[in-house]
Amino acid sequence: MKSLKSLRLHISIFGRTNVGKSSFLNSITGQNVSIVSEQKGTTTDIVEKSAELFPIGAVTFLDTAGIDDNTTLGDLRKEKTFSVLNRTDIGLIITDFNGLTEYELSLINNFETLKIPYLVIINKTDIEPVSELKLSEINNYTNNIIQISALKTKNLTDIFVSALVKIVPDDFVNPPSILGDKIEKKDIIVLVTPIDKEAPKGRLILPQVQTIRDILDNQCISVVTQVDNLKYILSNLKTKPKLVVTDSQAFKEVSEIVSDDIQMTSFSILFARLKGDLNTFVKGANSITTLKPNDKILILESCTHHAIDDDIARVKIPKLLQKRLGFNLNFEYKTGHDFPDISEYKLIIHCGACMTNRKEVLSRILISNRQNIPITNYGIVISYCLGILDRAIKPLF
Ligand SMILES: Nc1nc2c(ncn2[C@@H]2O[C@H](COP(=O)(O)OP(=O)(O)OP(=O)(O)O)[C@@H](O)[C@H]2O)c(=O)[nH]1
Ligand code: SF4
Ligand SMILES: [Mg+2]
Repeated sequence: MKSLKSLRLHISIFGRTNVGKSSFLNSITGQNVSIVSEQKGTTTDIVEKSAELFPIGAVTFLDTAGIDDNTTLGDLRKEKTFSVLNRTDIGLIITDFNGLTEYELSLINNFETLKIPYLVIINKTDIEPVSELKLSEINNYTNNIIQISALKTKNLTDIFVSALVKIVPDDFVNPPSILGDKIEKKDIIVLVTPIDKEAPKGRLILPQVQTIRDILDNQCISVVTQVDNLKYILSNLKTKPKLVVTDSQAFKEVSEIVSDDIQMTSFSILFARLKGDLNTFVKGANSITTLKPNDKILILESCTHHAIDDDIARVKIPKLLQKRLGFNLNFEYKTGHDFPDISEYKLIIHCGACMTNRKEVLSRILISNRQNIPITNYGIVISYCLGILDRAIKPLF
């Protein structure tokens, strides 16, 4: 079991003396938290620094005292550095062109025993790059390697976070709840689930079921209805509902029934937040106004989907977007977990990611951000085209 303290991702920085641990931390946090000097053994105690790393969230860095392989180590100092392992969620091994010495190998050994994911950061590449031989030695242990200069690499945080997202344990990337941070005990949430011909026979779809479960887990009350009975329910509830969540299809109709003083959103917006980064997706959707005729749009599907999705990606979204813009666009499709070359696209539209994890979507968001290509998802694009995006995102900000 993880202690409450460790709900914040703890990233520990290890490495030989003078390899640039403190310089790395200072560059990432943009502050001089740790003293840097040419003197070996500058950091003697563990330095803690909290930071906000988009899109992972709150993290705490632990800068450790460097261990030198050819001086006699103060046992206490060594003990202190290794004791940090107990509260480490991710380990960073900073090294340089020397690659892995005995110290790094003993760290790797510890990480593997304790099942701590780790990243090898080869620093000071501005002075001397690492040789192919040393690199392949590191590759024997891990492929999670980045090569940087803590002092000179311009997009250091981007490079670091992209590598980090790949190894962060799911618990830290998956938000704990669909609505948990927005509702309180005994709140009433009205869910509008149209039972039309698109609805599966005899059951509700997964996002609806998950939302009901989430509401119950948070000791709140869900009232589930079709559109027809919504007016009746709203006028008979003694307490104003905290929120109305509707299927996007019915949003227009529902928004005319639900008065402005009641917040409303859609299932697809809730899931865009759960499976990605709402801010980035909204920004992506708002870039739609800059598209030009025949621009290339990439639709990314995480799996070989079923029929209904096919309809959304290949028929519904192209139709809605082209209608909204008044001209044609070029839609291309990529399916699977690999991230293709995206340089020629003006917009990326990611699927709802129901069969994949948030981590994969977040790492795709990072790649797109780095290349300045807007990215959004199915639910957000549909809401945008239907003109409901602004009202639907309000309850979540
Ligand atoms: N050229 C170059 N110098 C670097 C780089 N990173 C760190 N340095 C320099 O290396 C020296 C040591 O850096 P620190 O960040 O203090 O190293 P440290 O690993 O924290 O050292 P200890 O706390 O003593 O274990 C300083 O003079 C830094 O300016 C780099 O990427 N390139
Ligand atoms: S992950 Fe879900 S939304 Fe994405 S393509 Fe597969 S079925 Fe469709
Ligand atoms: Mg230091």
